[in-house]
Amino acid sequence: MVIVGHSNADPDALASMILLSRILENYGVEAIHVCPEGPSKLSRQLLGQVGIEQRCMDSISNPRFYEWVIVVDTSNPAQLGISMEDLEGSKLIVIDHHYPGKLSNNALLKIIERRAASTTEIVAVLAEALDVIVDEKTAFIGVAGIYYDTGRLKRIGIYTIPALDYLVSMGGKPLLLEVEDLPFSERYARIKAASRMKTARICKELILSFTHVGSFESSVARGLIDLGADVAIVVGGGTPTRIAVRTSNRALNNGLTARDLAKYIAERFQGEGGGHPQAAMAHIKSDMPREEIVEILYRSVPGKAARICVGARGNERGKAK
Ligand SMILES: [Mn+2]
Repeated sequence: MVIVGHSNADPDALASMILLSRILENYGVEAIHVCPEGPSKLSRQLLGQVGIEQRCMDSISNPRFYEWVIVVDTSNPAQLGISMEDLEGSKLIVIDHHYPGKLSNNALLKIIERRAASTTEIVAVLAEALDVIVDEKTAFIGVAGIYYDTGRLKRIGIYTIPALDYLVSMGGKPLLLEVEDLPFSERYARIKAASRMKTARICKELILSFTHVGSFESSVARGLIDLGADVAIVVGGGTPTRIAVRTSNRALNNGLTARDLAKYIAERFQGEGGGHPQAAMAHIKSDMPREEIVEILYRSVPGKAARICVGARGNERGKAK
């Protein structure tokens, strides 16, 4: 049996995998972990802090080898670095809190709860329901997984509190979550990018910010959202050029998703764009200096975003009637 989470496993995917292993061990079943491309930097930091040694294969090259494949925190096979055909012949179980994708269509068994804010909380309530006792380190990782996906409990889901209750009763604490400071180069990139920022205001109360930076574009975009922006668009490095897009909850409530904006930007520059509702990326081929790309985006994106926002508000009014 194999348990696999999405590539670059974040603490939620990682905690789900570890907790799930403990449940299976309870029934005498041993599972192999697969973390495509390895766990994320934060996840590795967390493992070190808690002192758990997690052996994880870095690709699921031949899933047919396994009779059972359990996928956590993932909706599509591309996020595992495989295609659906690779899973033919395996019995698939999906445990997730994202919008169902190809994996769920092909699953033999699925526990998909969109009202959960993390996959970890789903697995934790499962463990509790099955009277599984977990060790303190696992409980710590579980709390961390929930903290990560809920933005330190800012967006809680239907199982967040019961899951935390269970994990804390097993010795888990949120204390170990003090993440190390950002490295100097990343902080410097954020500050430089902020000093070059251009802003626009749409739909009365939504703030759009635009800037450019040589690297760390995703981190910069995240930082701008923390600062109070509703849409952050950061032209970054790489060839093709990476453009990071992030959106706040307020933007989402007004129909603006990072994914749609990234697609729009990609279209304008004949590139490719996609991602999640709140975090997306466009890759564009352009020889223009970053500054000029920012200028073009600054002139075109606010109009597009305002049309989406006004449209979404119109729909709301339509529903209310
Ligand atoms: Mn998750």
